[in-house]
Amino acid sequence: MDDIAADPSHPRYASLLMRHRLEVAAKKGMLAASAMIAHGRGEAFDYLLGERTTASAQRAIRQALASLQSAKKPVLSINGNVAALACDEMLRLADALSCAVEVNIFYRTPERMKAILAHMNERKTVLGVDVPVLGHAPDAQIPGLKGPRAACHSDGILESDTILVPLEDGDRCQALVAMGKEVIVIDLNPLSRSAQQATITIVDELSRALNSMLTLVEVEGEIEADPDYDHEAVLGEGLSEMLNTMKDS
Ligand code: PTJ
Repeated sequence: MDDIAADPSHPRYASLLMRHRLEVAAKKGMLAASAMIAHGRGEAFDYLLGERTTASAQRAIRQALASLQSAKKPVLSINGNVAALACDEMLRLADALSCAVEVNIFYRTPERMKAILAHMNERKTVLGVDVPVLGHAPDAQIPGLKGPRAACHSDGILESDTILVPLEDGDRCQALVAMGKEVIVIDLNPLSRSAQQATITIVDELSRALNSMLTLVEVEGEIEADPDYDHEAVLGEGLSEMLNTMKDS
């Protein structure tokens, strides 16, 4: 899958790999027209962050994992960029949490849904994980959202109590929070509406954050939630870490 020309020793290997994954996904028809713009914005923020998982991001990762592990019905939401960049990591995390993933895209077309679902199911077979992949037969709507982007599964996103929505649009994040869900966002931009509105925000690059979660599960198993966790304070720390990295460079 990751058949790229650059050597892993290349200083920009991780970034080149993510770009390659997006190119492959674009060819498969999985991406929204604005997917590259969203990715470019993420790359710029990651550059300012020093392309590393900061201490505050690590705290958010622990809290997010604790929240997903203690949820009655967690669900992992997949959009076009997420399927392109971290399909395997999302499937492996869902497997570890014994929960479903649901393909739920903002710029919804039948063609894109079909392409993303096919990719997810193909990778599920390759990985040999028994994870329900939802999105193929939506029978419910996310209240407060208009149009096809609101379509979801009643036994997936609608009934979930905790939902991981990486790279989410602000309107949908707000609608999910309004439904009373614990909403966990992964977003490199600490100033985005999604980052601000979520219950827990991980300011980190998607694949790094997911791999950290998978390592935590492997090494520590069940994670205990921090009762004093303060979403706004952690977000503020993320922004300060970014500004300090810029000052130091
Ligand atoms: O597939 P669809 O139709 O659901 O559309 C997906 C995109 C991502 C195009 C759509 O949700 C969108 O337009 O998103 P936004 O509003 O541009 O927000 C994406 C956010 O994710 C931005 O704040 C970026 O900084 C951030 N971001 C981009 N790439 C990454 C990222 N955060 C973490 N890791 C990344 N790799």
